[in-house]
Amino acid sequence: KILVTGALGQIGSELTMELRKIYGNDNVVASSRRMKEGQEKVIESGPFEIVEVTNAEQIADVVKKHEVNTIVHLAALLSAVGEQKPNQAWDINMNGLYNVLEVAREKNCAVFTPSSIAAFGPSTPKDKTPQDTIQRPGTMYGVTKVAGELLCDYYYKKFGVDTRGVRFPGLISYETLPGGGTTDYAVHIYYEALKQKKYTSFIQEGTLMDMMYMPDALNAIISLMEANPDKLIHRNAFNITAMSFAPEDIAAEIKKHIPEFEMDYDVDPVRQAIADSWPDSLDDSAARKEWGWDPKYDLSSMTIDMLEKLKEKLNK
Ligand code: VAH
Repeated sequence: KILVTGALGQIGSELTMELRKIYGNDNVVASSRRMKEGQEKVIESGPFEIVEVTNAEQIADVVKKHEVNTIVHLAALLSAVGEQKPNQAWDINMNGLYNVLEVAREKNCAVFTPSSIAAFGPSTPKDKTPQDTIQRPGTMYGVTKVAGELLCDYYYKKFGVDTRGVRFPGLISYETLPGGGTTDYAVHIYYEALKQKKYTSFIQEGTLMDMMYMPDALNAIISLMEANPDKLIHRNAFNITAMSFAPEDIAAEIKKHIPEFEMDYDVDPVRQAIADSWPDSLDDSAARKEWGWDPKYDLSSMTIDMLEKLKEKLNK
């Protein structure tokens, strides 16, 4: 059985439903540190547990109760909120991961946990960032992502825990809003375009960041979890990307569908500094070679789908 932590978050809420579709509702246990409005679908479509990942016993109890053999660990604080609450970010992101890995070691579970482009910093090569390169991030979130990658590789090498992960770029989706990220502008812009026909970007013109549509992100997680371990040279964590764009690019794409859409800028220095420290584009050839990574959505097809699905959701 699979346990998903952070199951009510931007990735977790969709991944839980996708995993239940594939493996059966009762075989996927959703967990979150608290209940959340609007997540009835996840909470009611299969087993749901309240788990605070900083409490190892709670994780162990749920793993035992449901005979879990795979943990998808998504519970974390993201980059921008992590700069507001660095201590909490360390506690949740690092002690949470440590507890998951310790339970996995004791109960013989496999572990999937994502890293991020945030695991790179200002001294990392920005164009076609290599799979193996300098990783000196300047955010607490980035520190926890690099430390997390190293800890997961350690648990694989030292204890044989089957750990795997991907470095996610910004993720764009219409089901659940992201919580406190730097790439969130690329989600909010679609909502605002439909509601106000205008958006004020907190990231400045010309700021390139890797991005991906949620369906491709879910496929990446499932493909890597199911990949033949003999083919894996890397484990924590694979560069993956689907597109790289700046605010003016996504605004222009939206304008093709909503001609009167206008965007202006009110740059947030904190999130701009974070975005400036990240790569402009990733080299994801290792993921393509080792487990067949192959995204389906680009900016144009994502925009068509996002606007269509959000119109239904906002009943526009
Ligand atoms: C964030 N969406 O902005 C997350 C992610 C690469 C970005 O880590 O913090």
